[in-house]
Amino acid sequence: MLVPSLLLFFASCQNAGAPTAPAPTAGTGGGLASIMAERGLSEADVLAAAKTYTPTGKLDDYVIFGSGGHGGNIVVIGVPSMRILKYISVFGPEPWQGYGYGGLGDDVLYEQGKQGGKEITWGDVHHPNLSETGGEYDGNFLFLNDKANARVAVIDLKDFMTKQIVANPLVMSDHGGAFVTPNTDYVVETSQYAAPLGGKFATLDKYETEYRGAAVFWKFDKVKGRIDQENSWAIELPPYAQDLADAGKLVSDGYVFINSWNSEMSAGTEGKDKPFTESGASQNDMDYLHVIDWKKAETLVAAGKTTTINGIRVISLADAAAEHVLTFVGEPKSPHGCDVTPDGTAVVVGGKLDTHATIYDIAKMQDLIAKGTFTGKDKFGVDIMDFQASIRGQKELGLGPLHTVYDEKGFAYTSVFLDSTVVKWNWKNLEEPIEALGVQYNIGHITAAEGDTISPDGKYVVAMNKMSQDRYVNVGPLLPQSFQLIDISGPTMKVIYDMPIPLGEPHYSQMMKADKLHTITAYTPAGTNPYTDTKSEFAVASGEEKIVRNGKKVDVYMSVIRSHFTPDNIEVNEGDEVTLHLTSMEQALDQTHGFAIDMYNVNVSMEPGKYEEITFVADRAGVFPFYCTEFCSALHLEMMGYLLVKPNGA
Ligand code: K7E
Ligand code: CUA
Repeated sequence: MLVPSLLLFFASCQNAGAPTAPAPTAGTGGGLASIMAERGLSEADVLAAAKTYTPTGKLDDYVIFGSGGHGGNIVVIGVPSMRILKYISVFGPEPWQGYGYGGLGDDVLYEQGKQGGKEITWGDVHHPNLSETGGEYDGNFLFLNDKANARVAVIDLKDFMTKQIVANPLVMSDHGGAFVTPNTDYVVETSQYAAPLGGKFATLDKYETEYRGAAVFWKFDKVKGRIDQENSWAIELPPYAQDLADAGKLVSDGYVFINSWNSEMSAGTEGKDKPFTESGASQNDMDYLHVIDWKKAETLVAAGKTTTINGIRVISLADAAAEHVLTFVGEPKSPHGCDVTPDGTAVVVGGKLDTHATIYDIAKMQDLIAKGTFTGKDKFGVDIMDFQASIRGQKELGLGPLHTVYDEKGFAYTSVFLDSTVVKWNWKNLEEPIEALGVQYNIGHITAAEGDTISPDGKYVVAMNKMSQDRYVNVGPLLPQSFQLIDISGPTMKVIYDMPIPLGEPHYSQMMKADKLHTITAYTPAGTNPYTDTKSEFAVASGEEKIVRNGKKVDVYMSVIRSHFTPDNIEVNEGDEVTLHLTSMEQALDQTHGFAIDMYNVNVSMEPGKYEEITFVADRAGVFPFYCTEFCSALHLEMMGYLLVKPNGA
C-alpha cells in the first residue's frame, strides 16, 4: 500500500510545485516534498525507495546467496531491501558462528579443508549454487567452490552451516564450480589454471605434455546431505584454462558445457623469451567450448574405463575424446560466461575481448556429434564441430560481454564489463533491439530471481560490480565492491538500490524465493550434534552434569541455559587434555548463548539445543574466566565461570 499512497502524495507535491513547495515543518521530519527538496531526491529516487524500503516487521521476498570472494564466505542478502541477513563462514574461521575456534566445526575447516596436508584458512569463492530438484531450487543445500585451493563446500540450508569441505585431489586451481546438475546428482567442479594432475611436478616446458585440466563430478548424497567421494569421478581435460561451466537441463539434461580461454597453451614467459599469459593466451581467434556428455561418462566409469589418481577415478583425455564424452566447438575471443537458457535448448557464451554473445544451439551440436560431422581434431584428438553449424546466432551487446541470466518473458540480461552495462536482449528473437543500462562500474556477474532454474521469475536482477568509485563515502584506497538492484518488471530497466559489499570480491550469487527455505529455529531434541543431525551420546540431561577424570584426561559434561553453565567452575592440572561436552538446554527461538574461554582461543556458538564439543590441552597454568558471548538475558554478564589450571608441582 506504500506505493500508491506515496504516488498520491507525490502527485500532490507536483501540483504544489515541488520541490520548492513550502515545507510543513523544517528538517527531515517534514512532509515528503520538503524531504525531497532537502535531500535532492527525484521522483525516480522516491519510487526506488518505495520499491525497496521494507518496513519494520516485513520480510523480503527473495534471498541472495552471494559469493564473498576472498572472504571465503557467503553473504546472505534479502531482496528487495538489500539488507544483509547473514554471513555464512565456509573456508575461513569466524568467531560469532564459533567456526574454527575449538568447536566441532574445526574438523570441517581445518581437517577436511586441508590440501596436500597443508592447513588452509581462506578461500577465494566464486560460484555459489543452490541444490535443485527437477531444475528448480529446492532450498535444501548450497555449494561453493574455492578457486585458490580447489575445494568445494556443502552448506546445509536447514541451519545455514558449512557441513563439509571436499579437497580436490587432482587439480591445483578450480573455477567452474560449484555447478549442479538439475537433480543435484552431481556437483561439478572444473579446473582453471592447468598443472600436472594429482599435485605432481613438471617444468613449464612440459606444459603441453604434462599439464592438464579436469572436470570433477562430485556425487551428492541427498539423504546424507554430503558429497560421496567414493562414488565421484573425473574427466581429464587439455590444459586450456577451463573457465565457467553450466549443466544442461530439460532437453539438454546429461550435458555440461565449459568455456575455456587458453587454446594457445600459453604458460607465461616460462622464464624465457615468451609473452605474458595475458597476450600469450589471446592469440587465437577461437578457443574451445567443451561439450561434455556426462551420462556417457557415467557408463565409462561403470565399465571401469578409468585410472585412479590420488584416490579418484579419472576418464583419460584419450578415452573422453574417442568416446565423444568430450567434444569441442570454437568460441570467439577470450570467452567468459557459459549460461544455459531456461528451456535447455541453448547455451550463451560471452567474450571478454569480443562484442558479441554467441548462442549455441544444443540440438544442432547433438546432431553433429551423433552424425560424426566434425571439421577436425585438436592436438589431443578431441573432435571439433563447425562453429557456424553449431550456433543459433550471435548478438552484438557491447564491449566485453561476460555472464547472462534470464527472465520469465524470454529476455536475457548480460553483464558487459568494459562498457559497464547490463544489456537486455531477446534470446529467441535476435532481431529485436537491445536495451543497455549503465551500472557503476565494471560489472562482473549478474544474478536474476530464480535465474538458473527452468522457470525464472523476472522482477529483479542484481549487477555485481567490481568497482565503486564515487558511489560511497571514501573509506580509503581499498574500495568496496557494489551490488546494484535492478527492477526489470517494467518496460525499461531501472537501478533501484546501491549496496556496498565490503568484504572480499563477490563473483556469482543466486537469488531464490524466500519461501523455499525451510530453516530450523532450534536443534531438537536438546543435545543435537549439527554435524550428525542426531542427539549426541555425550549430551547431558539437566541434573546429570559431571566432571570425569581418567588419568590426564578430563571430560566435562556441561549444560548451558539462561543464565548459567553447570558446572561453572572447572579445576584441572597443567598438561591435562580437557574435553568440554556442551549441551544447550534451550529450545526457544533466538535463545542463543556463546562459550568462550579467555586466553585459550576458544569460542563456540550455542544455538538453542545445540551440542558442542571442545578439546584442548590445558598447557597454560592460571585462572581463566569463561563466559557467555551472546547478550542473552539481563543476567548475561553473570553467565560465567572459571577454568582453574593448577601449575605443575603446585
Ligand atoms: Cu568473477 Cu564467475 Cu570467477 Cu566472471 S568469474 S566475473
Ligand atoms: Cu548466555 Cu549470555
